[in-house]
Amino acid sequence: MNDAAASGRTGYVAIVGRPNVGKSTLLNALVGEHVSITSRKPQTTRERVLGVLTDAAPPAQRQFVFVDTPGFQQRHRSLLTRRMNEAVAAALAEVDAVLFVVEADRWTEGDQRVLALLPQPAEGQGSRVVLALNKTDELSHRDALLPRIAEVAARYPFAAIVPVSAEKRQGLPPLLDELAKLLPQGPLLFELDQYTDRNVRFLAAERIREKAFRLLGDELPCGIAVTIDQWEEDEQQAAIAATLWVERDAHKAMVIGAGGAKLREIGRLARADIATLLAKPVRLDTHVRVRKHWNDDPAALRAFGYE
Ligand SMILES: Nc1nc2c(ncn2[C@@H]2O[C@H](COP(=O)(O)OP(=O)(O)OP(=O)(O)O)[C@@H](O)[C@H]2O)c(=O)[nH]1
Ligand SMILES: [Mg+2]
Repeated sequence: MNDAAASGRTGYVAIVGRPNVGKSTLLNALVGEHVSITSRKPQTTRERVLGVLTDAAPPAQRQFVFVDTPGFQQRHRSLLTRRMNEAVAAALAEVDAVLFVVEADRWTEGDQRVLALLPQPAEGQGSRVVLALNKTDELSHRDALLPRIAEVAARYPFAAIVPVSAEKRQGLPPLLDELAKLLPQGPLLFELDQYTDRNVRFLAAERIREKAFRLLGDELPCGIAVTIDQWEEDEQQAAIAATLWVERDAHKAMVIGAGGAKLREIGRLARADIATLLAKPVRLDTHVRVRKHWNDDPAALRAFGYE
């Protein structure tokens, strides 16, 4: 085997799209690990998160380094949303390929705005963008796909258009094959068993935020950030203390819930996830604190890790 074959195809793939199309669900399905949090509410992902899939099976190794990005926001509602859009633009600039995700049954103004950000292929070269038509499980007829594919193909010279269901894990091998064609030959970028660049503290804080997103009413999640205040861990167990930051006093009461029930439920679900992540029993203490208008406060964004 020559060197090139031994190293295989490897590179970065940015996953972009408007909010809530299923980018993080697709990343987790492709990587096979719960790297990036998901919820039915838009604006779940706030930062770039890497998920690594290494396919070491002969004849050639492949390593995909997926960059999950926040859903591209149509309006800059706050400093946080501006930072989220900057994260999308930065990811697009530095990757080898782009995975653009839309919902199979519609094309919206939000999709159009993301399309406008995509790099135009250089003269005589093919594009580096693969389009995934996600949530095909929600289509009433498989026949509905053909006209959809024709319609989106006319909008941009995609390298490929692949129908998938991230939730049902359908269509993923053809999607990977199309993306692999766009990656350069080279040595592996990450260790064989590494599936993210994020440390466990980040993953734990994100799991807590995920449970809050899933359990709270629509008006609240955008205003929640989670910090880890204490982390003590030995071979047998871990003790973690975390704060859920909200923007207003009224929100604090909503997160805590009647008699503390809501916060207990968030803590119970998050604790179970974190115990799986660490493969040991976990004690998790959660607190709720108010930091007024943290969404627009540069110092707070820095303190909460949204640089
Ligand atoms: N039916 C169906 N639902 C899906 C599929 N993929 C994702 N979803 C759902 O769509 C919702 C949004 O999924 P996310 O993965 O959080 O979407 P996202 O694009 O990362 O969202 P943001 O991070 O907010 O931009 C969740 O409720 C998912 O369960 C799919 O293939 N089929
Ligand atoms: Mg997401």
